[in-house]
Amino acid sequence: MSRLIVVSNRVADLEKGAQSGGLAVALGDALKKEHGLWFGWDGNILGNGGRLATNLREQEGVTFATTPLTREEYDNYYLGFSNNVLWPAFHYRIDLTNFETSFVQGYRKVNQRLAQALAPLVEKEDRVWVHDYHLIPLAAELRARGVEGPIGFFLHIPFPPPEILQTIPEHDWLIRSLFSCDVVGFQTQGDRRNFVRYVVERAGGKEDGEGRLTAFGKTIIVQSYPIGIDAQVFRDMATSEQSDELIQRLHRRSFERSLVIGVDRLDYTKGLPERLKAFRRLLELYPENRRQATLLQIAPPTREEVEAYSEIREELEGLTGAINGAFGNFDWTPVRYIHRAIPRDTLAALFRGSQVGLVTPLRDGMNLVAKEYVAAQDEEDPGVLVLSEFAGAAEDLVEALLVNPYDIDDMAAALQRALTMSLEERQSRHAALKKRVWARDVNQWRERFLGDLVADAA
Ligand code: GDG
Repeated sequence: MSRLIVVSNRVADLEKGAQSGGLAVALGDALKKEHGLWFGWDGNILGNGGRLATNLREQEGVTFATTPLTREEYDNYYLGFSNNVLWPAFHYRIDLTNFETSFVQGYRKVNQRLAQALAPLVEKEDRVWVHDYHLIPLAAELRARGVEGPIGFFLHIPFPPPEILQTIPEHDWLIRSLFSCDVVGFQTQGDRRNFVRYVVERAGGKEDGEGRLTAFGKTIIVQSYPIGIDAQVFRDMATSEQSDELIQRLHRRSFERSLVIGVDRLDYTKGLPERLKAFRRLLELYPENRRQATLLQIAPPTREEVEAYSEIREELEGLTGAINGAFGNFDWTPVRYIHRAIPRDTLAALFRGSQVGLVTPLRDGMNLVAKEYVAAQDEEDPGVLVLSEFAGAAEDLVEALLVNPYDIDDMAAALQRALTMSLEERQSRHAALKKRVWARDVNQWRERFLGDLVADAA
C-alpha cells in the first residue's frame, strides 16, 4: 500500500492536538489515515558522546522517525544557510544575508545525511512530501539513493524574483535540485511566476500552459497551493464557553475600548516596528483614539541566536516604551506587548474580542494569522482585517483593508477606517472573507497537493 511520508525540518507532536496549530493537525490527520511516516529533526542538539541515530516511535498509527542535529549541523545547516541565507533572501532581505562557505557545506551535508537515513525507510509505492526551505536539495539526494516513487516539495515562504535569487551563490544548484521532484508547490501565483521566470529565463526551461515546466531534462508540475487553516476547528475554539468568559473579562478590563490585535513570531519579516509606528501615527493624526484604542501585540520569541532577531527585539521594546511614555495615562496603556507564546485557544478568544486584526508583514509566504482572525469573528458584529499587500494571503483575501506596510501614513489611515467602519460594511466584508477562508482551508490545500502528486505519478 502506498504510504504518505512527510518530511519537514521539525516534526510536530500529535499529542498536543489542536494546540499545535492547523498545519500539524492537517498533516497528522493524513498520516493517521494512511499509517504514514513523519521524518525530521527532533529539535535536540546532540550532547558530547551522543549518537546520531534515527529514533523510531509510533503514535496513533503514525511512525515518527526523528534525528537530533550535532552542534555543528545546527550552526551551519539550521542557523547558517537556512536562517542566515535562505530565510532573509527569500523574503527579499538580501541586506540581512550572510554567506559563509561552511553554511552551504553544512546544509548540503545535513540534506545528504537525512536522505541517507530516510531512503531505506521509503518503500516503492510511497509518496514523499517534503516541506520548506531547509530541505530544498532533499529530493535530489533521495533520488541519488535509489528512491524512485513520487516526491513533492512545498515551499511555505515566498519565492523571490530571479534578480534576488541570483544573489545566493548556489542558486543554480538549488533550483536544479527541485527538478528531482514530481510536484513543486508555492503559496501564491506570484511566487510561482517568479520560479517559472527563473527557470525559463536562466535555465532555458519551457512551460506548457497547463502547469508543467520542463528543464534540466525533466518535466514537473509547478503550481500554487495556497495554504489554509482548519477554519471550523478554529471557529469552535473562538466560540467556546471558555472563550466567551475570556472575552467578557477582556472587555470589562478595557472599559469598552477598541482593541487592535497583532500576533506574530518576533521576526523581522513581520513588519513589527512599522506597525508600532503606524499605531503611534494613528494616535497623533486622529487624537480621538487616545484613551480609546489599545494595540495588543503578541510576539513570541524565535531564532534568538540569529543576530537580526535580537536587534528587532530591542527596537520593538524601545518603540513600545516610547509610545507608552508619550501617550499613556494612569488608566490607559496604548501598547500592550507580550513577548511570550500564549495558548492557542486564548489566541482564538482574543481575535474574537478585538475590533481590528492588524497583519502587516513586509513579506510573508501566506500568513495564517490573517485567516485565523477572520475565522474567529462574530458574524453579527465582526472585526476588520487590515492586511499587508505583501502577505501571500492578500492574493485571496481582497475584502480586507489592504495596506502597504512600508507606508506608515497609509497604515494609520487604514486603522482609522477600520475603527470607524459601519456595521454594514464590516458585515459584508467579513461575509466575503469568511467564504474564502472556508473554501481554501488546510484540508483542501493538502488534498489538492496530494491529488497532483498521485495524478502525476499515475
Ligand atoms: C510560515 C510562513 C505561512 C503565533 N503566535 C502564537 C501562535 N502563533 C501561531 C499563529 C499561526 C502560526 O503561529 C503562525 O503562522 P504564520 O502563517 O502567521 O507564520 P510563520 O510562522 O512565519 O509560518 C507563513 C506558514 O509558514 C504556513 O505555510 O503562512 O507565511 O512564514 O497559526 O496563530 N500560536 C500560539 N501562541 C502564540 O503565541 N499558540
